[in-house]
Amino acid sequence: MKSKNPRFVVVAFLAVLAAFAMPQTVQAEQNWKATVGGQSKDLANQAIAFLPNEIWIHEFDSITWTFAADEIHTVTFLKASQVVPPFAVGCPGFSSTGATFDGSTCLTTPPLVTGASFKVNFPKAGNYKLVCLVHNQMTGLIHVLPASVTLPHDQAFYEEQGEKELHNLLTDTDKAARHHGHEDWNDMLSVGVLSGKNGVVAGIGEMAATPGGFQALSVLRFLNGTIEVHAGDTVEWGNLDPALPHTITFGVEPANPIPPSPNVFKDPDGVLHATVSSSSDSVHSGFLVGAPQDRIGSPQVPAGTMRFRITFAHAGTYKYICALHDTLGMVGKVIVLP
Ligand SMILES: [Cu+2]
Repeated sequence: MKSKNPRFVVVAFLAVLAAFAMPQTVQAEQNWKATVGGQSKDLANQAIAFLPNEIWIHEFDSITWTFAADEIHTVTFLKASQVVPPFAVGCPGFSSTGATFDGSTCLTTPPLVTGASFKVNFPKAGNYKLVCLVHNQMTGLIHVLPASVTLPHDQAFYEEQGEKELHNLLTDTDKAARHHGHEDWNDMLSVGVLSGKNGVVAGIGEMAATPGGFQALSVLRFLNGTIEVHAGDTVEWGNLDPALPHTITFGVEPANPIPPSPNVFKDPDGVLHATVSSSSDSVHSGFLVGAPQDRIGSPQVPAGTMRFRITFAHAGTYKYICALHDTLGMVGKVIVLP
C-alpha cells in the first residue's frame, strides 16, 4: 500500500465499517417462506402437513406461511404446557398477520384455506413447536437461533424440502389411498375391516413423520361410496383415517356436526346405528373419529367412534354427504332395491 492519501484512508475505514455493519442488517431482516397443506387436483388427497415442517432461522427473522389447500388449517404456536384449545375459540382469539411470537403468549391464525398467507416475527431465540388446531397430527418445529450461529439451510433448500414432503404424502404407496374410487376398496373390505358386502370406507389416511414432527395424507372420499343394497339391509361405514373426522349425513345438516342426531341408537358392540325409512329422513352420525392415543402417564380414554350403521327399510335412492368435506367432493349414494 503506497498511498498515504488521507481520503483513501477514510474510504478504506468506511469500507471496513460497512463490511461489519452490512451482514447484521441483512440477517435481521430475513423473511422465510413456507407452505401449509397441499392437495391433488381433484381435492381428494390432502397433505395434512406444514411443508417443510422444520426450519432454522435467526432471531428477528420472520416466516410467511402460504396456505395451499381447500381443507382448513391453522398456524399456531402455544405456550409451554398450554392445553390445546379447539380451533373454534383460537388460543383464545386469533392473531393478525405480522404478529410476534416469543413464547410468552400464544399465537394462532383462524382456520385458513388456499390464497391466505400469514407472517410471524420471531424476536427471541428458542425452539418453538408449530401445531394446527384442526389436525392433531400436524406439527412442526421452528429453531430460532442467535444471530451469531450459522444457519444450516437457505430458502431454496426449504422450497425443495417442502416439495419433497408434499410429493411423498400425495403419492403414498398405499394402493387404496392412491386409487380412491376404484376397485381397491375391495382390499379394505376383504381383510375384514368392514363387515360383509355392504361396507363403505368413509375416508382413509396414512400417518408420516419427519424429525420435525407429524404429517399425514388424508383421502377425502367415500370408497365404494355409491352402493346398491336391498330393502331391509344394513350398510356399515368405517373411517380408516387415523386422525381426521368424517360424518355420514342424510338429509338436513345439523348446526353442530360433532354429536349424532337424536334418532341414532347404540348396538350392543357400541357402534352407532340408525334406520332410514324415507328419502326425507335426516340422520347424522356425528364425528366418526379415533380416540386420542392412550399415552404413558395419562389416563386411559374411551374408544373412539369409527363405524356407523344404517338399516334401509324401503326401496329408493338416498344421497348422503360428509358434513365436513362435501364441498371438497366427499359425497355418496345408497341405492336400495326392493
Ligand atoms: Cu369428511
